[in-house]
Amino acid sequence: MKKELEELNGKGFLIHHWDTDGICSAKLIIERLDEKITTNITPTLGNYFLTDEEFNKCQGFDFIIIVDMSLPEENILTLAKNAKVLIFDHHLGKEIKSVFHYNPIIKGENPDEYPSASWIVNDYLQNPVNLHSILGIIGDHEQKIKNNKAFYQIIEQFCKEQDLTFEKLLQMAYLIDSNYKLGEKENVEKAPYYLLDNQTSADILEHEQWNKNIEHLNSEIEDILSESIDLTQDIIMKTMNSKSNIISTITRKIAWKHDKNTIVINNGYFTDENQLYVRTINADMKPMIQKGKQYGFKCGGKKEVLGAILPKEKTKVFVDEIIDYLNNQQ
Ligand SMILES: [Mn+2]
Repeated sequence: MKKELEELNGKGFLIHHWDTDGICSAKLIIERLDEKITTNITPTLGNYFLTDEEFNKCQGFDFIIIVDMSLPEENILTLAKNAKVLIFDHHLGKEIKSVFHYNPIIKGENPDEYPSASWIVNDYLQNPVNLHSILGIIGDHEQKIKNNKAFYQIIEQFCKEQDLTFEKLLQMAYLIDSNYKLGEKENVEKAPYYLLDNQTSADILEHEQWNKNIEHLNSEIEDILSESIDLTQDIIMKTMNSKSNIISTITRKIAWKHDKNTIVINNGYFTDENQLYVRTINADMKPMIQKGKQYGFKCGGKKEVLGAILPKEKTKVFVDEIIDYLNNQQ
């Protein structure tokens, strides 16, 4: 093991992302540091920063490890006042030089060579390729990893050795992700320990509660998809009210079924904010992502996708602006 982890003494606190990659990365860290990690949390689901209450929970530890999460620099510097901070991540961002920041991507390495935090952590620990290092990749990229020749080869080789299929790996990632999709923060936080105590793929595939979660999510998705949609000026609009984090799935299914630009608003996930998701067939959403950021919304995405969390009272104006933008693209 590299010296940064060997040197750690005392009580450790672990902060991880709520998705499969975050959970698998957490499992790998806990496995290596054993009982030195006494507490693990994921931030409030949907937040990429720590709340005051979460800062309080971080008090009284000798070291804090953060995996698969790019927290704001101010958050990190606050944590670093009272504890040694180590970050293992693969998100874009700025290097924080005053702490141990292990992120090959921000040091200019090729993202295709570091497709997940689980891979980065596993590589740092000098472990052989294993189920959890692979599952983080599958969770973050799903089918798209097939376009990454080198890694798809590693995954296929692993499947061969373990008598697994790519579909089974995908299913495992969906099962692990079902916890955050249902908004169950505590179950997200238990998951790294489940993976640690139950190491086989069957332990994941046959997890009773996670399978029930998927059934529940699938039936909620089916229900929402069976409701009416609103089509004006060749754009589909859909408003939903769900406590589950399924807006990206809903938007993708509607857009691909009708082959039309689709805008979905979920007003049930947050109390004061809406989730907004846009998927286009061809139109480039990047200018609108920039706009959303300028307005101060939490906004991200890629060419055909815009995802945002924005105050309820500002939703309509921004949605109207997106509709105008899309109409001008046609
Ligand atoms: Mn990740």
